[in-house]
Amino acid sequence: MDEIKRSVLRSPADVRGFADFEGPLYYAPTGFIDHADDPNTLPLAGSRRGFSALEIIRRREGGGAESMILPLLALEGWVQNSGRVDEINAVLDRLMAKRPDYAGLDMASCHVMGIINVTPDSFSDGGDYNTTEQSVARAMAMIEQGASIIDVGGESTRPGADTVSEDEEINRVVPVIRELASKGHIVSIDTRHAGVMEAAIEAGAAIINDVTGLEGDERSMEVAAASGKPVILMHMQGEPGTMQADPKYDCAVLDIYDYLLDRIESCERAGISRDRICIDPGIGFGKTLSHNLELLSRLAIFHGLGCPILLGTSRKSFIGKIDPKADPKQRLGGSIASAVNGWRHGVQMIRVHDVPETVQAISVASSTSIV
Ligand code: 9MG
Repeated sequence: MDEIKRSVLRSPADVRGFADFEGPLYYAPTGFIDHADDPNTLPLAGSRRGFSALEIIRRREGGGAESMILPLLALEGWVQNSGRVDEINAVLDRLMAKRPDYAGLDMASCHVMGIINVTPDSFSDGGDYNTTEQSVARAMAMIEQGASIIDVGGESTRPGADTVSEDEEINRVVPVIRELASKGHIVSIDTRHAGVMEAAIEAGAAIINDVTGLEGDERSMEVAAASGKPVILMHMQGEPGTMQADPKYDCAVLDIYDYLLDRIESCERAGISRDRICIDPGIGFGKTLSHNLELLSRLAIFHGLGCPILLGTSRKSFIGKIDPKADPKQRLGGSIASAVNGWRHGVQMIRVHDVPETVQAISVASSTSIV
């Protein structure tokens, strides 16, 4: 049992049970509503997204966790009983504070990152855009359609994908990055190899996006620190080839929270300050359907780490598990639904194949939510 079970609260004693708990507690904002001047709502990371309750979560012995939802109105009384006044104040500060600009982008808004895979075997756009000219043209169209960042990758991390040498990866991505960066666009390099990071940065990449959280190559941390560039630290359990075999967690959401906190602290020790770090729970990377859904329903917990959050769900296989008829190119509906869910949780960046559809969905969701 590695899920978070919501407790049924029948009496004040049940609520006190959480207050008396002596181990670590985790705090996931919930009850989302646009933050205006409503005193019962607090802003998520300085954005217009707000939360009106906290889900308070504690681990269970033997695996899994249990939680209690506390409306903000009832929080003050509970905090006094729990003796965790300083802890909750610090958590609320981190949940609410506006993040500094990241790669020059305002983090009070939700940005769309367009995916350009310069690989012959990419799982969802394989073969369609695998030359430099086609990749640049496709990226330019994405920028026109509202993408703020273009994520360029030359190695597929899909299970079963062919491996590629570092030189080949560099040959694929560098011409695309050079061309886009020379036009002033913000490009992230999607790689787990330090040599590719160096070549991409030299070509003008502004962000390092590493699915191994800078752990995949022993030089990555040093290269990222020396580059002075912002990084995206993603969580992955295992290796791309085998990660979906039998992923296991004590509690996926809390284990991934602890992992990302640990990686942030390692980065800080290496000289990468928190304002250069974006975190990503890594949907689909060593996770079952239920792990992915638990993460998607508690994304806002990651604001407690004090960094911008990136979400990548576009065309992923968890959508195909919910709708088995849908092959990757038929997963637009699920991709949009999960992107809008990310926006509701206040994530600052969403990595997608379908840029205009996602931009439109987020614009409509923003325009129709309660002010
Ligand atoms: C490269 N890549 C594929 N999926 C991804 C995801 O969900 N997040 C990040 N940061 N990179 C990804």
